[in-house]
Amino acid sequence: MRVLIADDDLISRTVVKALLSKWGYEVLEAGDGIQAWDILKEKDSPQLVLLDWMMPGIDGLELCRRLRQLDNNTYHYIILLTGRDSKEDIIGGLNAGADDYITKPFMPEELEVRLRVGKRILDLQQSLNEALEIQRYQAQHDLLTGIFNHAKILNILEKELYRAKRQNSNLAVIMGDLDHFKKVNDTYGHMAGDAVLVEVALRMKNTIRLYDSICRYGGEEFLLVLPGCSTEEAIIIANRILGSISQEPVVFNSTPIAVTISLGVAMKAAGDKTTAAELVQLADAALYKAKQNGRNRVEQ
Ligand code: GH3
Ligand code: MG
Ligand code: MG
Ligand code: MG
Repeated sequence: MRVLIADDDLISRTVVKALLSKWGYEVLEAGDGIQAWDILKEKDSPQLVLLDWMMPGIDGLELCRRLRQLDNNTYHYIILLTGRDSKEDIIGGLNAGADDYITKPFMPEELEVRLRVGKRILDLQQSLNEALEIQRYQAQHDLLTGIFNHAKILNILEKELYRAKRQNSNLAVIMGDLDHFKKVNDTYGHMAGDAVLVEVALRMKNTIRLYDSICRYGGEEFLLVLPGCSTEEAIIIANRILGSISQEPVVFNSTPIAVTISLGVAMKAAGDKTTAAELVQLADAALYKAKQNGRNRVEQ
């Protein structure tokens, strides 16, 4: 773990540095408040901070205030290490945003345990952040295939519709549904069915453009959002998807499984007032037509 010591007193800094190194911390030093701020405002700055109060340039309290206003997702655990030892000073220091306060001269053991308290808080914060990140990922992705989920694509569609309106551009959507997928499960088992879904999602993803979005809309249904696409362009993309899926069987446990997909295309032309729900419904109707007309095909 990295620690920043900011102190204008070289001797004091050297003593603290020697102790921290002995306890296994990686130490960065700042000889005044300005140097300290230059280090701390960076994104990958040390999160454990030992601040002297009285320093030229920016003092320790002002650094506390600035760090608390800094909004870069990194929590800094600040310990004021200062000769100012009145109750009022301690209250003032904590009020300015410090997490802890140690008065000089200090006992090395005390500094050591207080740093450990700080590290405990930072570790806790780190695991909370990781949990949040996982939760955010799961809220937006389908866990089987790794592509976006239903909720996320509707969110993307709303945003893209808004953008298309502002830029007066087209927007196409494609709804796809695997053909006779129930039969795949019945013939090869549910695990094979899952493997097919994963492979189909991958093939579709490899077929679309960088700024297109794809999601698993439901069981074996997929929805694609294609910004700037006319119906003709969307039909070309849909046919490319169809080819990528039907061309080669999906191999599961050495068994080739033939898969086909039906796709429906719908578009909001520049200037149209079509809503997200209407667009999805149009694509769904086109998909129904593709099923009616024999499957393994694209309709609009
Ligand atoms: P159609 O060509 O008319 O679309 O026929 P279909 O059999 O694909 O359609 P149907 O809606 O009758 O069946 C869909 C099947 O998809 C039934 C369901 O068990 C299967 N399915 C849905 N989600 C999953 C999944 O996550 N894993 C697996 N293995 N199967 C799934
Ligand atoms: Mg000082
Ligand atoms: Mg189906
Ligand atoms: Mg279906």
